[in-house]
Amino acid sequence: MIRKHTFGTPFPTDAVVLSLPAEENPLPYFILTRENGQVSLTLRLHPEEKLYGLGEAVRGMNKRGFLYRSWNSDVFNHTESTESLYASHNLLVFFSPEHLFGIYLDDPGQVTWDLGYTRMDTAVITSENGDLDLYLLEEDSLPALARSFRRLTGRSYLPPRWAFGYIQSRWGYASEAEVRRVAREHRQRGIPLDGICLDIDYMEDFKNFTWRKDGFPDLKLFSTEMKQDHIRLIPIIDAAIRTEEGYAPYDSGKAGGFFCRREDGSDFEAAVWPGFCCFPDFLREDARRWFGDLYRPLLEAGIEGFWNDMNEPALFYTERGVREAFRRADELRSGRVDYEAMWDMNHVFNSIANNPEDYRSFFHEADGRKIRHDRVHNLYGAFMTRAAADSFRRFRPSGRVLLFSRSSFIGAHRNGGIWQGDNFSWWSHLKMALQMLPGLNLCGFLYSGCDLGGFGCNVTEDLLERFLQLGVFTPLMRNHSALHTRDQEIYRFSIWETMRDTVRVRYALLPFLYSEFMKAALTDGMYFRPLAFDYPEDPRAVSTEDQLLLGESCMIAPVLEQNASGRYVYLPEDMLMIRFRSPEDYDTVPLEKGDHRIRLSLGEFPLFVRKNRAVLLCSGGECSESLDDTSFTALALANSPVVCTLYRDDGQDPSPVLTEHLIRLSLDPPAGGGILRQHVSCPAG
Ligand code: MIG
Repeated sequence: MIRKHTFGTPFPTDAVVLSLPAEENPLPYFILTRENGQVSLTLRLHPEEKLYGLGEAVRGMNKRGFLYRSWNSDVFNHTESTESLYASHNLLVFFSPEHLFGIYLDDPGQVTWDLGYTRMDTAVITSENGDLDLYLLEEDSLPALARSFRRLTGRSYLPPRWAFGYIQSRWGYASEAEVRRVAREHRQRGIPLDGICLDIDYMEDFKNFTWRKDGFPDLKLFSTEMKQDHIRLIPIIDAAIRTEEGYAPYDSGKAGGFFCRREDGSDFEAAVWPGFCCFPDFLREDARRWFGDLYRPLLEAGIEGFWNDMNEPALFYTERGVREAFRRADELRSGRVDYEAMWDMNHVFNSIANNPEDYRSFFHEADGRKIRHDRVHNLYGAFMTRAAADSFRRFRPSGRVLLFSRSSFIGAHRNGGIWQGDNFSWWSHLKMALQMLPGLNLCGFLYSGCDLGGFGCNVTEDLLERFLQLGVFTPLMRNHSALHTRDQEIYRFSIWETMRDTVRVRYALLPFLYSEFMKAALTDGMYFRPLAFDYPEDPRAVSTEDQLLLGESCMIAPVLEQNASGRYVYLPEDMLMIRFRSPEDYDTVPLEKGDHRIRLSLGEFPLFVRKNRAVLLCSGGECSESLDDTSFTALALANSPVVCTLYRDDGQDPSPVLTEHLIRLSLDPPAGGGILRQHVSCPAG
């Protein structure tokens, strides 16, 4: 059951698709306080209370024990103590012997989530705007809550099937020749590959929707040739448009009046990569249409995938911020330089970027209403995504386009995927990536993944291999790294063959993983779940923080530590462990419910299959389009008939009907029960 409570005058965020009348009755569970225009909800947590949700956020799957702040931020340097990441997903689920409900705050401004931070036994959730719709969801299980939230907010985005292939990315590929070399190295060494991302280096002076002529003379020809080799180019698009007369996107944006404005009506400007820029007012329908149209030439050149960046929006500096900093420095020059003055000046200089005052200094015009940016800040990236997705629906109505964004809000999950932003080549960020996935799924973002290997700083060989072992299972499997960091393409490393075999396992699993993804998306389910969702009565399962359920049949438990020779795994029921080294070389080990120490040398990683359910392995290939999805090896631990359903489609249909694509397989257990290993054929159409 879903109930809506309205406070003040909420802004239409486009997050919710279900229209409900507002409740008259008081809100249950919470003590409500209103102070200085803010709305706070307070609740005493049960000692056993677990809190799930908040999507993109640091720390564990259970969010209890920290303070989070919904405020989309470009936080290249995030750590365990970072309160805000690139996205805001205001859904939180309460799960304890006393509670089983979720709340969603449909509020695009700043929201703080003090979840047992100030007081261990208390949650206080505060909306700064005080204008919001609050949805209360009550169902009888955690998976039912997840479905109910999707019913409220709409179906998850469907990427094309090729987007489940391996994608190589790096900030710095500046020419066709360089990109071709990356492709060639993968193909020659048998490292499967389906896509290469183009970062801002492909643009002319970092200007959106331009193409540098020296590096990329003929985009259409280039993308066509790459596609013949089954490799898609995936260019980046940033949010801002450089202020430059004669640059077509600026001229048309200016002519249409599509940019965000200052109080005095002039266009707001801030510097990002191209220098001073204007910021499209994505909250306006006409501005979205204008911006969306700018993708058209790229689509016509054969581009089928994009990533949208810098859409928090990130602001490097404004004239105001820089002047203010210089003023402070000048003051210091004439005064006494003690340590306090010095730190103060440091602080001023360090807060030039993404400064709150700048976010308060410009306005949107939505539904004819002028609204200050900070009150709707968290919508910016989501509405940029919507501009792009609407454009794809206009110009490529019969196919799916890959789209993943950095910033997002609930609602954007209908239009695209997201990546987890700029992580580091740290073991702790590998763990964080895993722990973030179920929260993202709960919020509807099924197509996601982190920068494998880590974006910032230098990766080591073992860390990249362990990242890839997680990436085998994430829908977005992309290796990405920052300019000036150690080269991170697989072929750069001494153990590249081990890494290659890990990616090859992804391709052997790809039709199966795609099937699990599509079933989850089309039934409003979750592809990744905390163990608590399926084993709520099992206290060990409920407190497991470093393993995930995947789809209907599987569980993953990646190695997350440096120099580990294996790890402990908790099995909530009897399972079959498949310990992979390559698609051809793996062990199958039946294991009983309980704790196990699993030996996993660097090139090995496990997949656990739940009893009487199956995994389907195909023979693999070098690109998603060459995979044979008519012939599989089914693996299971069975003592009764195993029924599994394979979802298969053309990978392009924008609105497939689930039942038209399901193939039902029924496999008999071996006599007396045990490991089932059977060839299955599913003839095409
Ligand atoms: O300020 O385009 O998160 O993936 O490589 C950095 C350059 C801008 C941030 C993205 C990252 C991308 C980088 N971008």
